[in-house]
Formats: sequence, structure tokens, C-alpha cells
Amino acid sequence: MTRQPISLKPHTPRIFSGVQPTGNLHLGNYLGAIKRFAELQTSHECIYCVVDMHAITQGHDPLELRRATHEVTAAYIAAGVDVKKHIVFNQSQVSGHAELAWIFNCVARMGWANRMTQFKEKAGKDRENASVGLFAYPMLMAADILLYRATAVPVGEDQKQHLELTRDIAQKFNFDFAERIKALGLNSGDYFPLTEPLIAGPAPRVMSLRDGTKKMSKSDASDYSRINLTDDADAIAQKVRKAKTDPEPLPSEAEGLKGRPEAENLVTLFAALSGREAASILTEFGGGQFSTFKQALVDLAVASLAPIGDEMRRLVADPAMIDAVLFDGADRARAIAEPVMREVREIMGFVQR
Ligand code: AQP
Repeated sequence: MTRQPISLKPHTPRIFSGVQPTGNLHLGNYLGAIKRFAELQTSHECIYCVVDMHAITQGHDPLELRRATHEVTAAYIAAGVDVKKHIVFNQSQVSGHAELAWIFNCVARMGWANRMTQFKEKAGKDRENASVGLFAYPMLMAADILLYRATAVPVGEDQKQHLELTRDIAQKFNFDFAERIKALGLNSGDYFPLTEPLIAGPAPRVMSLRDGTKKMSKSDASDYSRINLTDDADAIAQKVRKAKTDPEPLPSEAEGLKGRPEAENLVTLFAALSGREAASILTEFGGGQFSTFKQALVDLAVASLAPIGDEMRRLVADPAMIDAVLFDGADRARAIAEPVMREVREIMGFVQR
């Protein structure tokens, strides 16, 4: 049987990104990732995944996983992602993710994976008891991205190290199998692209409302540490009012925020939600009481998030519609992934029909 060589064209600009369905979607997930998903869809071909296989690395409740998968999908749509033009699906429906992850487990080195700070943070002191899946998480993430040969990935700053590992894996794969890639008439030496991290926007790292040195996180025990996308106006108001600050009034210039992580975080949130520069916000609120600034932040956060929360609630009330989006997205994702997997199997020397 003659095989068609894949295109020798440069890689098509393609975005891939994902969010774990692990509950409590928050303002950090929105500003660092989901909001940007919608912005990038006018200039790129986009694939947005609900990474449910990542969500089982630390134990999970199956019914909650389903609910959260619907909720993340609803968040994508509510933020403005066009599911007809772009692809939205859940990872476990496309088996190429797991298959390519295994190959990458064999490409990546233990030393590389051992350096991942997220594993260290999540495994904590009880490393021996962490799942092998949690350790292998970055290789699955590399597979998520490279299965579609994505050229760029919009993420929050916390994912920077994993993206560097993705580039290392792509580079090693391209190098280790360069002869074979060439012999098969596939791209010469750059079968997988070196994916660019898109860590940009006004809030690539939103911090906890209770501790300005920790990132806002889904798994923080305190619900007061984060603003959830589904929080109502009262909850948002309470959380912002209780947000930790220091005794000083806000400075009049950005320089004055140095060493004041909580104040800096609130100003960053204001800037990201309003589209204004920190300098102009401090000109308006500098020297005044935190309470005045916080009330303005409440009004802004409620005005920005209430329509998204309302739309998410409306969408999750129709699970059949959400499933239809995910099924259709998975079909289209598979159509891109399967030819790539066929070539990868060929590169690896696996026998296939
Ligand atoms: N605080 C944050 N600021 C900016 N971006 C953030 N992201 C997460 N937290 C912040 C970005 O959101 C996207 C989806 O994240 P995820 O759910 O896949 O993974 P995560 O980093 O584990 O999310 P959490 O909320 O931080 O969960 P836990 O509590 O499990 O650690 C990613 O692009 C991420 O960068």
C-alpha cells in the first residue's frame, strides 16, 4: 500500500488550550485563559479542550466530573467561544491523547519530569502516595498540544514550565526520529512544532484574595480566596470586601505597589476587568480608602461576571445541548488527530493496518 506523505508545508497556525473540570472555575481561570480563548478565535484556528483525563490524577467523583465537564464547556461558550467555527470537546473522547502521551512518556526523561514544580506542590510531602498519573501529567499535556501540532497555547503563567517541557519533548522526538521522519517523506526534522506559550494579557497570574503571594486556585480550601465564575453579586461583594489588604491607603503610582502583593493583585484585577492601565486606576483611587476602591471593584466584577455566570447557569440546565457540542467537537478533533497518530505510529515503527 502506498502512503500519502503529509504536507511539507510549514505548520498551520493553530491554538490549543484546555481547562480541567475540577470544579470552582474562578476569575484566574477566566482572565488567564478562558477570556483569551474568545479573543484569539478571530485570528486563529482554535481547539479548546475540557481536559477530563487530567482531572482524574488526584482522585475524583465520577458524577462531579460529568457536572464539571458541562460547566467548563458552558464557561467556554458563555465567554464567547464559537463552537461552530472552532472545536470544543472533552479530551477522553479522543483516544490519541492517551496514545501519544504514552509515547511521550518514553521520550521525556525522568530528570525533566522530576523538575516540575506543579507536581512537587500538588504531591506535597506525601510524594510516595501521589498517583503515577499526577507525575505523568506534563507528558499528557504535551500530547494534548502536539496531537494537533498546535503552534501556540494561551495559558496562565503557572503553566509556563509545562510548556517548556512540551517544547523539549517535541525537540527530542524530532531529533531522535529525524532519519525516520525524513525517510517517510514527512516534515524534515520538525515533525512536531516548538509550540509558543501565549502568556499575555493584563492578568497572567491572579493571586488569592486571602494571600497575595499564592495564586488563586480551584483547590484552595477557602472559598473566600477566589471569585468563582458562578458567584452571584452578593458573594462577589462579600469576597471583595473581605479580601486581605494592608493598613496603608492605595498609592498614587504603580511604584508604590511594590512589596504590597494584596493591593497589587486587586489593582491588577481592576485593570484586567476594566481594560484600564494601573496608573490611571491609581490616579483615581490613590490616597483614598480601600473601602472606596473595593466598592468600585465589586461593581466592576459584578458587571463583568454576572452575564457570564447567568449564561453558564442557562447552558448547564440543558446537558443534552452541551453533550451535542462535545460530541461534534470530538468528531472534528479526531479528524485532525487520527492522521497525525497514523504518522506517529509509522514513525515509531508500530505495525498498523
Ligand atoms: N490564578 C490564576 N491566574 C491566571 N491563570 C490561571 N490559571 C489557573 N489559575 C490561574 C489558568 O487557567 C487555565 C486552566 O487551569 P487548569 O484548571 O487546567 O489548571 P490549574 O492551574 O490546576 O487550575 P487551578 O485553578 O490552579 O487549580 P488547582 O487548584 O488544581 O491548582 C490554565 O491556563 C491556567 O494557567
